[in-house]
Amino acid sequence: MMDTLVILPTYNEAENIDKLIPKLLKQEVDILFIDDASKDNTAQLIKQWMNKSNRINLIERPTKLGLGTAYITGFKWALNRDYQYIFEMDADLSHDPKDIPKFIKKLEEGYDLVIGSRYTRGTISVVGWDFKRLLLSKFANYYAKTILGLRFLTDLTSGYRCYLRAVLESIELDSIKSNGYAFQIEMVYRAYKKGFKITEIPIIFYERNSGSSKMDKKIVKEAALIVWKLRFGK
Ligand SMILES: Nc1nc2c(ncn2[C@@H]2O[C@H](COP(=O)(O)OP(=O)(O)OP(=O)(O)O)[C@@H](O)[C@H]2O)c(=O)[nH]1
Ligand SMILES: [Mg+2]
Repeated sequence: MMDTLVILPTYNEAENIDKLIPKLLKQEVDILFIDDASKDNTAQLIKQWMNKSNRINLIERPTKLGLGTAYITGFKWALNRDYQYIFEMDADLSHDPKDIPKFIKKLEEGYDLVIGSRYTRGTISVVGWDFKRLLLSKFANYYAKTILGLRFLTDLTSGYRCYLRAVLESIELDSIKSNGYAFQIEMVYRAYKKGFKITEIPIIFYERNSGSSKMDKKIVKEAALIVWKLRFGK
């Protein structure tokens, strides 16, 4: 068993799996997929890889239950084992597994949560987004960090990040309210409220070339509301 686990939720990512897994296996990590009954053979493809490597694990859920609950399922699985460093990563090749050691270096320097940011130092490191999508992301981040008092961060919605085990142990996972993008915002805020040390490293985000996006208006609305709930809630 490795010290590090990378959790990847999948919903219809068959076109990306065969490219993604070899890249992940080059890193010193174990891998956990959470698949929500993808209709395109994603789980079958993962199982074929599991015959070749015992570092790959799969949890299959019966229906599409959302990104947030997928991660919570993965976090609990990790905490039941001895993993020290626990990653979130998209399975659509938007996040480059080569960046993994950079996150771990920051954790070794004493940080508790490291976020892969597309927006460090005033730059925008996104490949393949149209202006509308970029504006939405930039605005969502500005809105959330201002309301939540997280101005020292630039990318609260990033789904490429690594938690020290202690962070996930201390957050009451069953009380997480949000499921879409809001989940990422809520997790940072909870970690911040608990006094954990959070930092960012620059990453380049590559918009998916294959498969289809699961982003929709509902997810955006959820994020807009949850920020206020977090700010004024308990
Ligand atoms: N298990 C599970 N995985 C999901 C669900 N929704 C999205 N995912 C996965 O979560 C990751 C991020 O979702 P994406 O569809 O790429 O969302 P996005 O990155 O915001 O949008 P695009 O990159 O534009 O498609 C991908 O690996 C998806 O397959 C879900 O309900 N359940
Ligand atoms: Mg994506």
